[in-house]
Amino acid sequence: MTSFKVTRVQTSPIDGQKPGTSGLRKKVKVFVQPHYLQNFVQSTFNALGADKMKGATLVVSGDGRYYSKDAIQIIIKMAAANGVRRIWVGQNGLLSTPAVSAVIRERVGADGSKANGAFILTASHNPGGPNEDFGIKYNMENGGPAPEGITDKIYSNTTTIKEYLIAEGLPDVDISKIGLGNFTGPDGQFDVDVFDSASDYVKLMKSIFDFKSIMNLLSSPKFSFCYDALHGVAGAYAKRIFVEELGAKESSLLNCVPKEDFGGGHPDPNLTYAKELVARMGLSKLDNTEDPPEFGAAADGDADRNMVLGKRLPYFNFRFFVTPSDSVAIIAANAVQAIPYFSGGLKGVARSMPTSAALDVVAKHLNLKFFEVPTGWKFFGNLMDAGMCSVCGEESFGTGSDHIREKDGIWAVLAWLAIIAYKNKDNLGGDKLVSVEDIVRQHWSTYGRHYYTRYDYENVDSGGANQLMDYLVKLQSNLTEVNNIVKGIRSDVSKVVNADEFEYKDPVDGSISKHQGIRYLFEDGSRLVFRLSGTGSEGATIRLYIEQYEKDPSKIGRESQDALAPLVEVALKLSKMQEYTGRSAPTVIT
Ligand code: G16
Repeated sequence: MTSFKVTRVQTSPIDGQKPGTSGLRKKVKVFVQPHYLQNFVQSTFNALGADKMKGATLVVSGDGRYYSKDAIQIIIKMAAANGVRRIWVGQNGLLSTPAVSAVIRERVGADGSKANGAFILTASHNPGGPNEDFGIKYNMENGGPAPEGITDKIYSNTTTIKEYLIAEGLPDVDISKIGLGNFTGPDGQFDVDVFDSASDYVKLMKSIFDFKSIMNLLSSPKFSFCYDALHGVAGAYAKRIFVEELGAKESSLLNCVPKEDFGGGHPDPNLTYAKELVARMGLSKLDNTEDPPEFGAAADGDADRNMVLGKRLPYFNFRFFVTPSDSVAIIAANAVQAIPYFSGGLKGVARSMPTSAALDVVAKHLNLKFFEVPTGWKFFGNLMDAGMCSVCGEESFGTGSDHIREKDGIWAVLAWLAIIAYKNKDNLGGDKLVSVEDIVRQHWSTYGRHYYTRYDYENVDSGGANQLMDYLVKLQSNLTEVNNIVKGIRSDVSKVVNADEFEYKDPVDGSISKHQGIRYLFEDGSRLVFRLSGTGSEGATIRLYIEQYEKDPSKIGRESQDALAPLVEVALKLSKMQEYTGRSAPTVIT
């Protein structure tokens, strides 16, 4: 057995290692600086406590982006030196973020061991490659992202760090082959277990959904399906689940080979970046792509996000986009009937603050507990651990449930397939299937429609972005002034009745999160929300969320951009967006 010893390496603090909404995300060029990754990893070990690390089992893997393989070897050596007992690595270093959560919660090692936590190596939907982004975050024993108490401690440790520990004499581990490596160090035995990336996750999905009914749907000649992994890690699961387990054609999969640079693309599943899927579903009313699929979906780099599209009728070949806010509401409304895991009922539902209120209406209708949390999946974890929430979602293409403690892109696609299968259970031989669009329109006619859009201004100057936010915070305290400005811009929008900076008190542990976005709430239920993204790696990203509720069935069929045009105009002028950012248009509109 190869043995190693522990070396203490002198280091000093490096600026800017504060974790954002979901871990530390920076350019690869920043991460490869001497001691940069090491400082952050040691700060994490120190935040968790030496006693917790001694003898622990940790998962280390990610979406396979550039620099992951080097980072995995560094973390293995540092874990060994910090007294960790075993490291679990997905083959080739690949594990989707939801699969990591599943592995922490479900996997039992050959010797009966269970994982205590994980380093997830991903910058999510941000591009990858030598000039792009890398990221790292720590997930806890419940399978969810470290809470703010821990991330604050990690950050504080990065500002005072003086040394890190690393195993000397421990060779690089071959992570391309499944198998167990045994080593010895001052604390005794240390193992590295390289395992199949998909099996645990596939097993979990099969225990949640009725695969047989989804198989029947996929084999119907009237149904067709397309899944775009955008060259992210979802590809490692898509073939196993959709093709091998559920019988979809291999040609249904787009970009399902994981690549270090995501094929040069931006692995963000929205209408701007999921170009091939959008083209396959029909680019525009004039596009004459033949026979687009009935159902299309895409994932981000680490496979926790999803986008759902349907074929659109009567316009031929124009895709029907399901907003993520509607998606979670529709899943919640149908979960008990369509998904065996929920057959006993839902414990409650939750959404992030900027997500539309479509879920609120379902919760009210079905008499379910409902929670509104700040942006960041970690806020759902406490509710789920306390048995208060079953289904949750975010406008940022995140949907999930209490089967794990991360959002789950493939789970969301399976949930939609399960709902379509349920709606067509007596109809698979019929003339026309109940489509994605039918399901959404039926939902709107029952619950009303939340017109919704998000404008992103990416990589703007941080100074300007902060000034804009400061201006809006100050302005919201004077509603009379706000209403005077609003009326001066558009007289046809309703009155602003409330405005605030969103603050959240966790109902489980009582912790308080402040400054979570500025809200302007209108008399007719419309909302404008402004916040700064916590996931960018350079400059600032301003997110503007615009929402309008419509209950009148004769008014729910409008094009979203037409319905929202007055509010968009108000939002841009009220915030002086162009003045503060120098931008006349957003980078992305969803
Ligand atoms: C992360 C968080 C999500 C959040 C998203 C966007 O997702 O887990 O809860 O909604 O960032 O956050 P922001 O608006 O601050 O950029 P991911 O997929 O990037 O890990």
